[in-house]
Amino acid sequence: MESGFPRSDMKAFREVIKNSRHILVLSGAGISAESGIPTFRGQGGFWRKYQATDLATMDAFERNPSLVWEFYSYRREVAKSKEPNAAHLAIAQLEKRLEEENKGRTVTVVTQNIDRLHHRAGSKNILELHGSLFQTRCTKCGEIEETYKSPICPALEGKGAPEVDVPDSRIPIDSLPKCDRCQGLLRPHVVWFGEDLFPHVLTAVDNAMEKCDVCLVVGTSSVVYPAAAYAPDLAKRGVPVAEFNIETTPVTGAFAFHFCGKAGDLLPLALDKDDPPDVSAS
Ligand code: BJW
Ligand code: ZN
Repeated sequence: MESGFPRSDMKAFREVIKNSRHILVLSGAGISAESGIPTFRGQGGFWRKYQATDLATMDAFERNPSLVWEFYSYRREVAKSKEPNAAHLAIAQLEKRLEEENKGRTVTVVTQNIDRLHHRAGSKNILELHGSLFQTRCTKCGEIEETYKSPICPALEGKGAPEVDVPDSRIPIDSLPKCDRCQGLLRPHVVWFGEDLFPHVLTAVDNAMEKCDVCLVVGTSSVVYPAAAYAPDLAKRGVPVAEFNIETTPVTGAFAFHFCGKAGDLLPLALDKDDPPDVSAS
């Protein structure tokens, strides 16, 4: 690990990528910001009068499942209406290029996002740390299902508007999304605060971390664990880590590289095959 502030030398980072075999990309809400999907913290982090993170809890769901379903129903519709941006595409194209090269080099995307934009950009090797907007889990029998239905159930038709003065719809539990198998109440198959991450995903992340020889941390505030610890742990092991963010984060100082700017501008520069005319500029 280097001492002092990380470097922002794109040419040097492109060399690291060229010489790498297994590339790990850790992404957060900031990578989807340019697609028009709100981030959690900062200005975009409100839905109605609620901080988004306050609705991402089991407590909130138990207290008012209708409100939490309105919030997730809204976010499903937003995600469906947006497109992957240049950052998602640069990562997906790199994976495709390395696959075609057929030399055993890999790209693994470990994303905290639940919006499926990496999938829609064409990435294949994706680990969804916090679940997916497009999967549900039965609170009674545990069945997990994938659904892109719009709306997810008739009672959520036209609900979920984000404006601060929109009243809570107070949809009765019986009219919220229900399990086909046992009629139990469904919940979004996502990881809320205080909940354990999915064991099979954690195992796959461990394996990807073990083998990776370079890491890109893109658009995450790095304050939510366990994800926040991954890149600093890699840096401690001597893996070159590059952070791409419009600001610094609590872990910036641990990394070899920091590139300040929008992911959609920076990732094509960092990952594209052909050298841009001048990559020596930071
Ligand atoms: C751009 C940009 C552009 C903008 N280009 N950049 C150890 C220490 C302390 C606490 C804990 C700990 N271990 C566990 C905890 C408790 C807790 C936790 O971490 N709390 C902290 C807040 C202190 N963690 C958990 O509870 C986790 N469970 C767990 O660990 O279980 C075991 C356990 C439990 C309890 C105690 C101990 C152990 C579960 C965490 C689940 C997080 N869930 C959410 C919701 C998911 C579903 C949903 O989406 O609704 O995940 S919360 C929310 O935060 C969401 C996100 O994935 C996550 C991270 O946010 P992210 O992606 O970083 O977004 P932002 O908005 O924060 O940042 C955006 C960034 O982008 C910013 O930096 C911008 O600058 C940047 N940006 N535009 C580039 N164009
Ligand atoms: Zn069920």
